[in-house]
Parts: sequence; structure tokens; C-alpha cells
Amino acid sequence: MSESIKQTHMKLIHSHSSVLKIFNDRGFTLVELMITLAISGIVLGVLGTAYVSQQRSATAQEQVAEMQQNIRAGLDIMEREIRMAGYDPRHTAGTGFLNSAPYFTNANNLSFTMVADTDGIDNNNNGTTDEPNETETINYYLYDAYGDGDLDLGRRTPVSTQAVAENIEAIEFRYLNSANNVTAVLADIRSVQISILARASMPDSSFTDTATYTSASGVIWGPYNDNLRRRLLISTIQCRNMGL
Ligand SMILES: [Ca+2]
Ligand SMILES: [Ca+2]
Ligand SMILES: [Ca+2]
Repeated sequence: MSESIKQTHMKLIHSHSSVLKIFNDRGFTLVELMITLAISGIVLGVLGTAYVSQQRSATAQEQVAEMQQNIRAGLDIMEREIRMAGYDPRHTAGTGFLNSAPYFTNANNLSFTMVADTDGIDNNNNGTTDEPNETETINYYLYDAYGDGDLDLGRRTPVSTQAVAENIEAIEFRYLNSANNVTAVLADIRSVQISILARASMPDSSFTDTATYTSASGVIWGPYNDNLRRRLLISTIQCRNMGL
């Protein structure tokens, strides 16, 4: 090593140790401490904002998935059964849509009967199971299951009432005849158009629902202007056992 390089090296070592010496002697100055805290604050702030916005979109996705699941669950059960409305294999039971208290058929209620004399259940609650032409009566409507203040889709029979989909804000049943025109004649019903408006179970304070939702018949639901997300689904179900 040449003499000059050796000197430079020694100088660097010297200056480095004097910097360390200052810190060692004095610790951090107030200004240094404040700068450090300010930088940490900015870094944490950026991380925090990213975290909050990520959480928000995760909440939104969860809520949408939950609502779609609720609508799907309710529709699946209704579709399966409404297709059976009027099921009467021997043409002697006189089953079909029903409009007789408490089983109404209107915009808010869907009621029908079908023969169910082979399912091992006493569907009409008369003490005998599966007697010939035993008829099951089913009513779909909104009610507050669990008494928690929000509406749910209920399935009521003479035997029991159960919630088949939770957090349903509104529902509309619309009845069509063979020409796809709205009909009030129960025997003429060939399909049912169901509009279901589901809502999230929990509010999201970063979201306001200012939308309106239009049912199949043109009824407008909303705007609710609250912090609950909503999803509307309209589905048409063919009643395969009507008019046979
Ligand atoms: Ca039965
Ligand atoms: Ca029975
Ligand atoms: Ca409820």
C-alpha cells in the first residue's frame, strides 16, 4: 500500500470513529429524534391507509358473496318446489295455487298445494302419514325470523315455519299465464316471476346505498340511504305441473 492511500484510509477511520463518538457522547439530539419520529409516522400512516382500504374491499367482497349466497339458497328451494305446484299424479286431488287465509297468493305471498303422499311426512298434520292424495300446503313470504329486526324469507306449512334465506329486504311475486301475461286467475298461472332484494347483514360505514331497485312489475325499492349493501335478483320459474 502506498503511503498516500494509507493516510487516506487512516483519515477515513478517524472521521468514522469521530461520528460514532459524537453519537456515543451526546446520544440523539431532539431534532434527530423528531425527524426519526416523523419518518416513522409517515411510514406507519401509509401502511395504515393501505391496510384500511384493503380491509374495506375485503368487507365489500364478503358482503356481496354473502348476499348472493342468501339469494341463491332461497331461490334454489323455491324453484324446486314451485315447479311442483299443482302436482297431482292421479288428477283427483285438485292441487294448485291457493288464496285462502292464511295461505295467500299475491305480490307478497306465494301459496300452493301439491300431492306429497310418498315422502314419509304427515304434510297436512292430520295424524296420518302419506294417506292417498295427502296434500302439502306451502306458503313463501317475508317475516322476521329470530326476532332480530330484519326480514327473512320464510317457508310456512301446516307443520312448521322456517327461514330459508336470511336478510331479505323485499320480495315480489308476479304471476304469468301461458301467454306470459300477468294473471289473477289462480288456475291460469304457468310461471312465477320472483324479484328478491337481499341486504348485507352488517352495515359498512364507508358505503352508502343511494341506489334504487326495480322489481319485475316496476315497483321501485329504495333509495335506502343507509350503510347496507343490497343485491337484486329476478328469476322466472316455470310451473311444470300446472294446466296438465
Ligand atoms: Ca306425505
Ligand atoms: Ca296426513
Ligand atoms: Ca330476522
